[in-house]
Amino acid sequence: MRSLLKLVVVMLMSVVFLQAEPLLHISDKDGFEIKVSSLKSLVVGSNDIFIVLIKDGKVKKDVKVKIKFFMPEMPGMSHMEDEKKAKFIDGKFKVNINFSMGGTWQYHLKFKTNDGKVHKIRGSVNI
Ligand SMILES: [Cu+2]
Repeated sequence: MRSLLKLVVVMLMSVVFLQAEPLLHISDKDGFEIKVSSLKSLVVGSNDIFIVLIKDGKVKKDVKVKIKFFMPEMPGMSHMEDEKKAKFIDGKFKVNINFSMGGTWQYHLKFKTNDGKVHKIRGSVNI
């Protein structure tokens, strides 16, 4: 009985840990290392998302960063999106994104460098 209880507790905890995984996407584009992350797991509602851009080993600050999360139109549900400009705070770009429902959300991250070039990456998250 006791070992069964232990097993149940371990299983429940592993489910909690799986769901509690914060966001961490690392990619490369045009010589930039791009990190999109969150401190907490993403939830329906308000989420702080952080973006770090690294070029030649240095964190870039003089960049305009914008991110759009969207869910395409589905039966009985219109297209949903939240697009924000990021603010540079304490070494990271930060945005607050509102997810209006659970499911898969696509994102487009755009950043514009001093030379006027716009760089873009895509990804998706599951809520
Ligand atoms: Cu939907």
